[in-house]
Amino acid sequence: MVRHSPGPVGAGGGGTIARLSNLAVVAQVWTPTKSGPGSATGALDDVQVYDEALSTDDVAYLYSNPGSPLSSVTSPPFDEWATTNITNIDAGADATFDGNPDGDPFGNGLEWILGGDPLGFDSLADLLGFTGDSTTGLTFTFTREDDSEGEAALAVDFSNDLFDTDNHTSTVPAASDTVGGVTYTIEENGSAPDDITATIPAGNAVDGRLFGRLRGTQN
Ligand SMILES: [Ca+2]
Ligand SMILES: [Ca+2]
Ligand SMILES: [Ca+2]
Ligand SMILES: [Ca+2]
Repeated sequence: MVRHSPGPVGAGGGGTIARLSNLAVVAQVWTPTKSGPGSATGALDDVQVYDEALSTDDVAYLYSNPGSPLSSVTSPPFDEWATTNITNIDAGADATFDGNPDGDPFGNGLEWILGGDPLGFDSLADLLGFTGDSTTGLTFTFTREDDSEGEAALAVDFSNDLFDTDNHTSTVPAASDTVGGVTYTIEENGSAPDDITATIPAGNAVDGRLFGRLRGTQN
């Protein structure tokens, strides 16, 4: 957006939002003539116009790369996915990360990460494989969308009292590892979704009880 003020450019005053068709390319540097509260130090020498709102990441990029325009303005991965897979299909549906318009066991965030359909019922077994018991350990198998790794965290929680007082949380790592007592085997599969196996060892069971769950949170 470009703000045009009649007269000298400076602090205060009225002005109008210029129509893009009324703008001409100019080479100009504006240097503030006042200092103190309400004024800036430096020169305004880089004006860029975009036809949609910039994200925090976009602004950070522009700040770090003076004079370099964004090659394309992109939304965060979840917002893009939610627009394409929820809002553009059903504008009234809850498209938030924790929303669950199809009423299945998975909120939108987990549908995105695990590859579900946010507007179609997925059973637990559709997106989350589960084997084992308290004597062999519990094993989950699932997939993970690569785009989600920078914006959301997956966690495996386990407990021996149905998440009453004995709660343990393990964040799913980027690559195969053991984290917080849970062993992960992760196949990256290039840019295709990762194949992940998470095993909660039987040694975590107490009196034959071991419960586990998978949880997604937006960073
Ligand atoms: Ca859902
Ligand atoms: Ca679903
Ligand atoms: Ca990955
Ligand atoms: Ca991958």
